[in-house]
Amino acid sequence: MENAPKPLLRALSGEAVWPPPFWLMRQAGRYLPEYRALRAQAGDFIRLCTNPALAAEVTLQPLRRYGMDGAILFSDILMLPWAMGQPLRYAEGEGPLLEPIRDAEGLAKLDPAGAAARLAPIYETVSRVRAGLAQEAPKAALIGFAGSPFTVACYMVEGRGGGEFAHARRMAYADPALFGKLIRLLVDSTTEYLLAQAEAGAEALMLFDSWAGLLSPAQFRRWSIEPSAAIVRNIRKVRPDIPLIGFPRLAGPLLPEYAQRTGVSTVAMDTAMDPRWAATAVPAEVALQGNLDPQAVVAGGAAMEAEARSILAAMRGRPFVFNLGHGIVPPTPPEHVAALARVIRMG
Ligand code: 1CP
Repeated sequence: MENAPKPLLRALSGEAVWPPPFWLMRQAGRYLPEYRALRAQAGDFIRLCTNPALAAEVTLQPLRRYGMDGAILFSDILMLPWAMGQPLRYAEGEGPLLEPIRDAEGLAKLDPAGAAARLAPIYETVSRVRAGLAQEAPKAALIGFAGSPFTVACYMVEGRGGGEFAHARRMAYADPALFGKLIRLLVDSTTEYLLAQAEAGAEALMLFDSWAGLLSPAQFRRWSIEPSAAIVRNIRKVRPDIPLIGFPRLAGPLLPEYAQRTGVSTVAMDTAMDPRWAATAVPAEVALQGNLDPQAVVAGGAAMEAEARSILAAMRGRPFVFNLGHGIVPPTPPEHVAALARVIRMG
């Protein structure tokens, strides 16, 4: 494959770039005062995600402060069910609330054919961010994303986050035909959604499977690995070289199997993963990304720096992208992120 010049794309494609490129999950969000100001201006969160000028601005905010190697589109994994017509709102302090889908009638109400039109402003945001990066941060790459079918199905069936998604996991056992129908619908719509982001200018794509670790090993293979592998195959037919990042959170010892069977170019490690183990267990041609504890960044200081350095030591010589093990949290002091960036840049 040709040597892509942007450091993040080189690392995601399997090159050991050092010091490693970095970006942070949820880097554009609630810990930044400039985000909170803009969020207040937009009002509702969905309005912010569907306002290309504001969403593009929010996407670029963290890069201006910290010079990350990647920008992640400002949107949410639940914009896809929203675009298929599932009622969604974000309640203050409660997170997302959807009208739960528990039976075939609920599933039949979805309108996947109408999704593309409702997602158009998000594709417009992608194009604007690409143009903004060319102006402001020409070495940074734009990451598009979606939730994995399983994680999105968790919210669609449960109707909310914050728990263990008992209804969704139970449906997967009790009515695998219905759950499988929902998953297949999500494989198709997620493929289209990600390809459209790439078409609009996303240079790498990430699949967030934040709740994969709730599954038994057999269910993990069926509902996390298989649908993710199908999406990777579909995307590769159209975009054979675009870097694909998979994040099967809390996959534990199934991480190498996930990497091999899905065919992603990079696997993201969660906070609990031992990077020294992953460095040898995951084939060397697959890049790794991760995995500093977001709480270490809230704490900052010597404890944060020691953790960051031990991750760097475990990953040296390997294709690697420094990141957190989960999303950055609202109480994070912005100056701790600046200190972390300095540690990473020292390699
Ligand atoms: O009030 C607000 O400002 C809304 C808070 C918020 C934000 C800033 C939500 C609601 N989503 C987002 C943005 C978001 N979500 C991004 C954009 C990039 C960025 O912020 O830099 C991305 C990539 C996501 C992905 C996402 N949303 C995931 C996967 C990653 C992860 O953290 O595990 C998940 C599970 C969601 C669902 C979701 N959306 C919002 C919240 C609070 C949640 C989590 C709910 C729960 O705990 O179950």
